[in-house]
Amino acid sequence: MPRRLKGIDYHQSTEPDLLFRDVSLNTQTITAPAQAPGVIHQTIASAYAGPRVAHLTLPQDVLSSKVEHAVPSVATLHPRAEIAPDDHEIDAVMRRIDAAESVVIRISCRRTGTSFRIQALDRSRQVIALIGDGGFNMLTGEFLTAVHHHLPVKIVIFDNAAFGLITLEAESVGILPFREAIEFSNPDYAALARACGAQGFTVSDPALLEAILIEAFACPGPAIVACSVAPDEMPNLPHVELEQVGSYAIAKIKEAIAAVSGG
Ligand SMILES: Cc1ncc(C[n+]2csc(CCOP(=O)(O)OP(=O)(O)O)c2C)c(N)n1
Ligand SMILES: [Mg+2]
Repeated sequence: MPRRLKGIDYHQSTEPDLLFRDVSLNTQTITAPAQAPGVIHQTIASAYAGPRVAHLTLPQDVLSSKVEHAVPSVATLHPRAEIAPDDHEIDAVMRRIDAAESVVIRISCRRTGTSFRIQALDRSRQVIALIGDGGFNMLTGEFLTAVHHHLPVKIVIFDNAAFGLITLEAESVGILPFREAIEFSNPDYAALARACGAQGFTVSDPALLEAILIEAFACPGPAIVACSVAPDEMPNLPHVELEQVGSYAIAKIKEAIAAVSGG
């Protein structure tokens, strides 16, 4: 957005600095072209230095301006080794993966895309991604990539029609979960998989789970196995603090009161 539209009720108005501040190591807006060399240097340095992103906003009119001097210092910036593993470290991990009979890689929420990229390293080996429905929905488009490249990726979706962890996060601080924002209706994932040109399965009876997984894992190319999970199933948390337990109890009492009072 050009600077002249900032601070007024323009329909595209945003405050990127406010939006990114709590998730970035460094948040800056270049408001004068002369700032650019120094601020760009600092932003790249921040991104390399820490475990999070650095954010920089370039207003449209600043972006098209010319700066008098360049930034010779950019050549001195290097990412930290532990953020970007060197070739030797990647080789060592690859040798371990090759030597192992089966491999489990733990990747956090919404990393479906990462599974596909891992798969593409060695197309002869199957990757099985276990993922929540919310995480999958955020990156459904990645599935098309897997189909396009015929990657043997099998996606097991835990379908509780909700961002289940978010319910627990609210309850663990004693507040009522805002269910309208947490719960959602899902597509028929098996039909979706077939519509994309892959194989699709749905499991709602635990007794059939094993047989369906065996069938799905034997399919060539990508497949989705959508598993219905009880919405009230508690996520398995690594640590539970006593205070969270107390807050959870308070939230449950509030929920019970809201249920009978219709609030
Ligand atoms: C892009 C993004 N937005 C929000 C979050 C916060 N977040 C962490 S877990 C979670 C819920 C994930 O839901 P789902 O994949 O369905 O798993 P469930 O908790 O239901 O098992 C969300 C939204 C996130 N990690 N990434
Ligand atoms: Mg879910």
